[in-house]
Amino acid sequence: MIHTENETYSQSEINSQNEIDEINSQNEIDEINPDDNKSEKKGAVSGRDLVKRNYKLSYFDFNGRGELLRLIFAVSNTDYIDERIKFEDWKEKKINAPLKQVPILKVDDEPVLVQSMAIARYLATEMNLAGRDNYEKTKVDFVLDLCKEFMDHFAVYVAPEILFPSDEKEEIIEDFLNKIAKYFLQKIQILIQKFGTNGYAVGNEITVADLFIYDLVTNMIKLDPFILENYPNLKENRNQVEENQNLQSYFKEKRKSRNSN
Ligand SMILES: N[C@@H](CCC(=O)N[C@@H](CS)C(=O)NCC(=O)O)C(=O)O
Repeated sequence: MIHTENETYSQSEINSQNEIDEINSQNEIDEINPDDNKSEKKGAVSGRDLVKRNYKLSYFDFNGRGELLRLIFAVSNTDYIDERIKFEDWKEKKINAPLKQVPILKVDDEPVLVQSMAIARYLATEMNLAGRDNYEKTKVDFVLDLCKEFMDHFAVYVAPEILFPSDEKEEIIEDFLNKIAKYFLQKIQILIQKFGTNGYAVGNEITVADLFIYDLVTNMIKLDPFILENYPNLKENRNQVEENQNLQSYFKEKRKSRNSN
């Protein structure tokens, strides 16, 4: 049985009944396609966790719901296989995807992990990015839950217009920025003011909360380059995240590979 968090989300993102039937009849959770390494790139050099694991992240070749996970690997300088699935290959790969969706994370020989937020929390715990104690972890969760809600709205209203623009693209984006983005950015800023110090979202060091905010704000800046003018705490948070050396290397590589395409 698949549970969704809200109606809108379930209508636009959950697969058709046929696919759900397929999921139910599929007994074995398997990785997407272990032999296909064509579009894979290697991540950073070494992991921060003591146990060296083999990670393979499968997602499309855009930020979407995969970028937060890539940022976690990047900031923790963890080696992983970054499989970028091409749209034309998705139909075939989808057959073996447990919920017929990505992102999917394969860790060693374990059954694959699905659902971007579950994967983010798993990785954040592994990489010590989830908050120092239970109280701090809960604060990180406040931020992640809020950001996830924001991301769901972005995925429903804006992402389809970016990938497959309609005639209403401009109005949809303007409406999104004026209403939904404003609503969430204000709330995220309040959480930063309450829980963080020195520009961090929670506590006094980088956590997965900072990374999710960074990812979402990046999406917003692409829609409106001046969007942070009204959010000084979000601006400070972004500057703090950009100070991170591992992330700087990641962004540099990302810019390079974008320019080489
Ligand atoms: N709740 C899921 C949503 C996953 C999802 O919507 N994935 C989309 C890409 S962002 C997907 O796989 N779309 C392809 C399809 O449904 O065929 C998560 O957070 O991982």
